[in-house]
Amino acid sequence: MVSRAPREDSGGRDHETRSPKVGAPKAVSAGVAGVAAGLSAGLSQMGVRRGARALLKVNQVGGFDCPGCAWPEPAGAERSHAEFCENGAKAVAEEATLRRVTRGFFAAHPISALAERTDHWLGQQGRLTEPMIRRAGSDHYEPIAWDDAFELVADALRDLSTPDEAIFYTSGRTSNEAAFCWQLLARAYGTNNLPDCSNMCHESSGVALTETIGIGKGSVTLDDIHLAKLIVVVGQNPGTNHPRMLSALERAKRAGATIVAVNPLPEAGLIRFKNPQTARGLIGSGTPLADHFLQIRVGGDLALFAAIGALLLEWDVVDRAFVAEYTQGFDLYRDAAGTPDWAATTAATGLTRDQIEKVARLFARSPSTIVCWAMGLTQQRDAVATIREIVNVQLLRGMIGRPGAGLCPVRGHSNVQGDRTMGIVERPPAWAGALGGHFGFEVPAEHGFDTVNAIRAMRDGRARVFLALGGNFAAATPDTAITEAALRSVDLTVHVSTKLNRSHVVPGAVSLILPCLGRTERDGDNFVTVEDSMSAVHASRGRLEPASPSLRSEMAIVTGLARALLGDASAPVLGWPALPWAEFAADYAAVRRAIEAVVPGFEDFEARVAGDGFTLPHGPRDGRRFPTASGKAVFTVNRSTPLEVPPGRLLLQTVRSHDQYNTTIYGLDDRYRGIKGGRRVVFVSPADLLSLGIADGAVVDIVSEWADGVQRRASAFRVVSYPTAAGCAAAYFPEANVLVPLDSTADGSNTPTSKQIVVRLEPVGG
Ligand SMILES: Nc1nc2c(c(=O)[nH]1)N[C@H]1C(S)=C(S)[C@@H](COP(=O)(O)OP(=O)(O)OC[C@H]3O[C@@H](n4cnc5c(=O)[nH]c(N)nc54)[C@H](O)[C@@H]3O)O[C@H]1N2
Ligand SMILES: Nc1nc2c(c(=O)[nH]1)N[C@H]1C(S)=C(S)[C@@H](COP(=O)(O)OP(=O)(O)OC[C@H]3O[C@@H](n4cnc5c(=O)[nH]c(N)nc54)[C@H](O)[C@@H]3O)O[C@H]1N2
Ligand code: SF4
Ligand SMILES: [Mo]
Repeated sequence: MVSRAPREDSGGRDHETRSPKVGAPKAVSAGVAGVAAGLSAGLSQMGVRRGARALLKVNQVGGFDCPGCAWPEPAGAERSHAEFCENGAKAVAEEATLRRVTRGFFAAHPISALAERTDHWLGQQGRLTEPMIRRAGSDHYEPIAWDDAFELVADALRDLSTPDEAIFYTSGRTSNEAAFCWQLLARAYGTNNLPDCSNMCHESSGVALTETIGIGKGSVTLDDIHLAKLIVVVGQNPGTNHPRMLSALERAKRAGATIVAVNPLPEAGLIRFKNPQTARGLIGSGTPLADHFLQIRVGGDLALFAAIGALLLEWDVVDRAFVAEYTQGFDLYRDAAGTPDWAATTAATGLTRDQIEKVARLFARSPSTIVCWAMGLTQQRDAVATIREIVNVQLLRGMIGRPGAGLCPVRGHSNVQGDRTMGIVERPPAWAGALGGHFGFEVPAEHGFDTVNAIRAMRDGRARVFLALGGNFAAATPDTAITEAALRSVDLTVHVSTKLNRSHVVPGAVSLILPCLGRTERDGDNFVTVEDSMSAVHASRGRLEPASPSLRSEMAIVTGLARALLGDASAPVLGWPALPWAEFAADYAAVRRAIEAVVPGFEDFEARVAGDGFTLPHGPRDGRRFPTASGKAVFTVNRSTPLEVPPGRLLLQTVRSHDQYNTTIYGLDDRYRGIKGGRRVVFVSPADLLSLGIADGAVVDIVSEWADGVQRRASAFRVVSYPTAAGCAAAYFPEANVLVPLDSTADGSNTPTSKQIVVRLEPVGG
């Protein structure tokens, strides 16, 4: 038994977790200094030649897709030579590092000791180099041969009483080809247990959009962004998380677009706000992009868009022809909308009536409007209803299937949208019949576990084997204590990874680390494909020498596991479907032919993905064809019942710093928010600090309060007085994940509400 203090109480133990330096937040982002910061970070870890070589290939035709975010590249001719941003450079550097985690490292560091380290330290140790196993009862990982590892997994899966005791998790960096094979493996074996990072990310968008417009993807292209006259950016921090989106916004603005930001935080790059303390440290010399900033309360967006819709109705600026021809449910929506209840609306949003009317006027006048959003909406309790309400507003004005207009959920991981297209989803995909028909087996019909249900199943002993194709399940998921105990309780955990992370040090009875090639690395003669946030599919070809000769590609690992478990078309095993795993592993074009045969929209895949790639069909975008049951876009009626926040409590949201990629911590600074050298900070407005009687700079425990009565505690956070919306607070993910109750999820999408947690602050040693 390993006994250790819970990591959330590590506030005083590690120099990384204490005493950040706090300066003034920045108003303007990106620019030359930003890219220079990324380059110096990159070059120091990659070596100068390897670094330059890697960065020149990011997002170039014939190069590799940036492993950062899912923001699209401009068409080939418009690409500059440096088609990457500071944070893209950091993502490449993190992968192309010269540091290595060897068998000697694992011999020197017991797992129990690694578990005490921060996520930052774990990631900084470098690239994994060979397959490792933690045998039952051992406190060390030791080397294992690839084939022995595959056999061990196959044996464990065969021993389960039902395939539904296995979980096949996926993170969104996985290529289309590997994702397609992964879901094929899970389903041929007999389960739809395919949770993915999307369950914690844009699931709410997928649910809301599928219900209303019939397809769970955004309806705009990059050109639409350039053409739009009104762009509303809601619950998103592009300066950090989608930096090149700022260039697209800038271009739109130069062409006359008005930009509105809706956010509890005045995020750099989007908003300039006057800070009396400083003109110090402005980055670049850009102008603020947003013309209007609505500093909304956390969770207030449903009330905001309901009010905007009601005003558009009142002002009679409805696109009647569009509504009549392409939509259903308008009358119900109109009757329910009524006139805004201003007392309730201003309380929920923290905005004034005047502010809301001003923005509603922009909607009323704009000939082409795009609404963009990300995690600020999707990780709220009312996420699905809020996004449906945005759809209502866009439908009222006919803003779908028109140039420069539409709905734009901005995706996170570079191929998270592609993975979903490839069938990484815990339900049978729409094309399950074609999949089964093509490969000659019956696709299981039952719904499987999403991420939250996978944790519950492990906790309750209903799942015994956990496999992950990428990601960092232990750190990315909510309710850290419950999730870690759940992972430790299973028979076998298997992680296909590039870098050491928290999940490796929270092992099941037996645990495997299977190290794989990253996006930047050469994979024989093969290339893979990915899909960006705007449904554009293109090739990605790694160029760098692999970090270790013992690494295998994700494709080699997935097909290797599959062959060990199910046999192969050339050597079938009685009782299992005979699938061509060896052929797939040898030539990824064979996988693309299978995708073409099974997944709609991939006709002539191999030829079309050459060069610049192609954009997948999208009925509403391409021709106002709505693949809903009625063939029309659907107006919905959504009720808003704001979350009760008792006196003395705040609504905590968890955000990314500028120096992290999800659970991968690049560094301890958050330049744009003025934080240096630490991550255990909680941002609170000066007014709230005053009324709570807590001083700027005080050290507090954050305690979350939830219906189950359990008090979840994150210890020793430094309070930072910050211009966030009143009644709200912010802290970093994943340090604050311990506060998110497993059962606190968005209605309709089961996404953890990691942006809406009721907390109190308890001064330490006060
Ligand atoms: N460099 C870098 N790039 C990334 C990532 C990364 O970690 N680092 N992660 C990738 C992934 S997987 C994703 S999903 C995306 C995430 O991209 P974002 O969604 O931009 O990421 P978050 O940091 O979660 O920021 C959420 C934003 O929503 C705001 N917000 C919070 N609550 C509310 C609310 O109630 N209403 C409104 N209107 N706003 C609110 C927050 O203040 C913050 O600005 O980025 C991707 N790109
Ligand atoms: N509190 C809170 N929790 C959140 C969020 C939040 O905003 N707040 N955001 C949620 C969101 S939006 C998301 S998307 C999830 C992210 O959840 P995940 O996708 O599970 O987590 P990541 O941190 O992106 O995964 C990083 C790990 O992926 C592995 N990796 C990197 N590149 C590759 C590769 O090419 N192949 C393979 N096989 N492995 C690779 C590395 O080992 C690295 O340690 O977290 C969610 N959790
Ligand atoms: S915007 Fe996203 S995809 Fe583009 S270079 Fe930056 S991190 Fe990479
Ligand atoms: Mo995400």
